[in-house]
Amino acid sequence: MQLYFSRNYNPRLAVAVGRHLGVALDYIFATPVQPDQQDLFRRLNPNLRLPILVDGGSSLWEADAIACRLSQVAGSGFWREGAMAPEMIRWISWGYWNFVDACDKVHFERVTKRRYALGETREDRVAEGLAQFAEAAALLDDHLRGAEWLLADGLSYADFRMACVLPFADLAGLPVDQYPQLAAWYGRLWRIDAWRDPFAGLEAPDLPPLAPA
Ligand SMILES: N[C@@H](CCC(=O)N[C@@H](CS)C(=O)NCC(=O)O)C(=O)O
Repeated sequence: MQLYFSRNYNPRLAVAVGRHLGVALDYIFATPVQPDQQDLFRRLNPNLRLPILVDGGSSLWEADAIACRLSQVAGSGFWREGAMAPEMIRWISWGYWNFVDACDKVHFERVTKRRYALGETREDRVAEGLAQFAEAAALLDDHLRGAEWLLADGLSYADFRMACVLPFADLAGLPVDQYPQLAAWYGRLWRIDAWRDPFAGLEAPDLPPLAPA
């Protein structure tokens, strides 16, 4: 199986899952949006996005689907099945509409736009994202009081997904440290080698630098 990735946050998430679960994968750095790569990658993912998992003749895209598959391959409960599955899906789903969405809005304006020359940072959107972040982070902070991970029965894919933008929190100016339980939870994630440094030993060129603000 091959996992095509870059250092951006969704492919980073998939690489972290693969390495955390110890799945035997060929990790292949890719640039599907580059004009000379598009024909090849359109066949693997019509969205021209990463990550992509190629398994024999079939390709799977979307980091969550890939995490589910890798968890099956590893025979792991990292992607919960059974009684805890609804709880895990609840946090993944809530994250998309709330915490991850807030992180992504701010990160897009302050980081992605400056990396890929996508135009001026819109301060109104940053403010909107930061307000959404404050609300979502407060809820998570409350939920994590007295809890190590999002699910009561231990680390799961929901923790990785919720945290997916946070490796870029400093660059984006996301005030994680203002929420003590959230910061402590993220500190625990950071102690997991595969989360902290998923690209260790892989051929993985750096992301383009940020243009001055
Ligand atoms: N919903 C998709 C999003 C995929 C996505 O937007 N990937 C971005 C990076 S975060 C991408 O491929 N960018 C081009 C690149 O990294 O080369 C997923 O969860 O996998």
